[in-house]
Amino acid sequence: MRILLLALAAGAFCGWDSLRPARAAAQLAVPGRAEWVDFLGRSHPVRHARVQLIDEASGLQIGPSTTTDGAGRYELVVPALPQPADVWVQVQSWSSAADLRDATVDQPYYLISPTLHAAAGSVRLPDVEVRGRPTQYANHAFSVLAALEYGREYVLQATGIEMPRLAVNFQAVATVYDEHELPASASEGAQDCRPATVAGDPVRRTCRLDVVFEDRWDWDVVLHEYGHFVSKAFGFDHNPQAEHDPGRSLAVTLGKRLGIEVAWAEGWATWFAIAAQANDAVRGEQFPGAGDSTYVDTDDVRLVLPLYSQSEYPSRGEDNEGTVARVLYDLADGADANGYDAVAMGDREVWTLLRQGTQPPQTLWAVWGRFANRAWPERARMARIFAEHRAAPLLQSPLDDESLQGSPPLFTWKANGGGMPHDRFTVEFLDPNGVLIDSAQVQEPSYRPTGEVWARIRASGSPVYWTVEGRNTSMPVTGPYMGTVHRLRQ
Ligand SMILES: [Ca+2]
Ligand SMILES: [Ca+2]
Ligand SMILES: [Ca+2]
Ligand SMILES: [Zn+2]
Repeated sequence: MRILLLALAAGAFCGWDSLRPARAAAQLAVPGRAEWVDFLGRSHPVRHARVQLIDEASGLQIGPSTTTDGAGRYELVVPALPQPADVWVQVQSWSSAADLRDATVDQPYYLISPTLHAAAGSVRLPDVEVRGRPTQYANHAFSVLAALEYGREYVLQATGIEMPRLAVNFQAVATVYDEHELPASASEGAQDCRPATVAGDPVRRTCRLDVVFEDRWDWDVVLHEYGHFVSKAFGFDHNPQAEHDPGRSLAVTLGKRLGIEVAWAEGWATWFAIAAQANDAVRGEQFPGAGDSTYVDTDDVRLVLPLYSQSEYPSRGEDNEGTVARVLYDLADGADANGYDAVAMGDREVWTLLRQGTQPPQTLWAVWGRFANRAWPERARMARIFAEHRAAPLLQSPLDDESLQGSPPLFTWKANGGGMPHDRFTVEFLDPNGVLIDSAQVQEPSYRPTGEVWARIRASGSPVYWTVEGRNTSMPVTGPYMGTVHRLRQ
């Protein structure tokens, strides 16, 4: 009884103190920064990757993991050590974007800090840098991981959708993205390629990206492959696979259907690779070749495909991956003061365009179809891009704004289309409100109106314009694509 009274008295004496929560167990903070190093020796942050504290003597992890932030900074907080210990910090190639593994041992790569000595009960260690070396395989893995992380962030920014973490094998024998149907017995928790928020393909799949050593510095290539992962997740293609390169008209080498599907899937992935890097964060890294408008593969393959120009691999039409990549690029990027591109949709609007409706586009033709209901002056702005890249007819004569008198002139145009060019055309005469007169369908890229039609055109009180709609009748039929537009001066 006496003891209890004393205890109560003591409690009363320091009553305010006893209301505080129990004091937290002692903790040790280990702050620092993680970096990989490029082939020029320049440092880059390891972003959003897993960080662990390792006990040197046992090799075991101490306390919970943490994650680096967007600048590569981390702060591990673990229970304070009861005994002095030598420890190091380990950063793994396991991030929000990817579980990137060493193909030979099926384990993540890791970078480690120098050994640190932690005194018993110490609460904070000095900042420690975890840094790769240019010749170290693990360091190369973090270049690949960096590209993938930008891919994931781009999708999130453009769509609000978080991609699932992708399984990646680095130092595989080929760079290839592949997916397989998940067995029906697979649990909900099984790794699935598709974000649950994306409607469409109900088949659940498991997926993996293999990357060869020779692509370690090729962010364009890594993000092209990540683009295949994203494209399939959103239903923009159903995994058409065939030999391809941007110098080819794929309808000729693969047949029309597979040709236009492969051109779309490959061109889309290339556009994705470039679009995912068109931001200040990537450009701020000053990593060679990153954040520009040219797709480049180095080392194992020498490929340079500019999207802003046609200086290499000129665009060839709807069955050409260069055309697909450049059309998407021109739709999304700013407007050019000169030339064909007066469109500046921005990436978000392009994504919205691709995602609207229940059937995502799986060819360039399907993308053109998304503009079909717009008023013709707006369609005409889009059509100039499709014509510049040879998917849509390009008007030749009469020239834009050419003065016309007397007898009906001969109207001519470049058919374009692709390796299988457009083979049916309709000439349309337009006033600002819509179509005045359609010609009968013609099979040659030229047309001379009858005297009667020409008289009706000349009698119109409004400014008159003309364009040509082109289609290719090989199966599956594609078109009509609207061509460029010229004004007739009277
Ligand atoms: Ca390469
Ligand atoms: Ca590039
Ligand atoms: Ca543009
Ligand atoms: Zn590809």
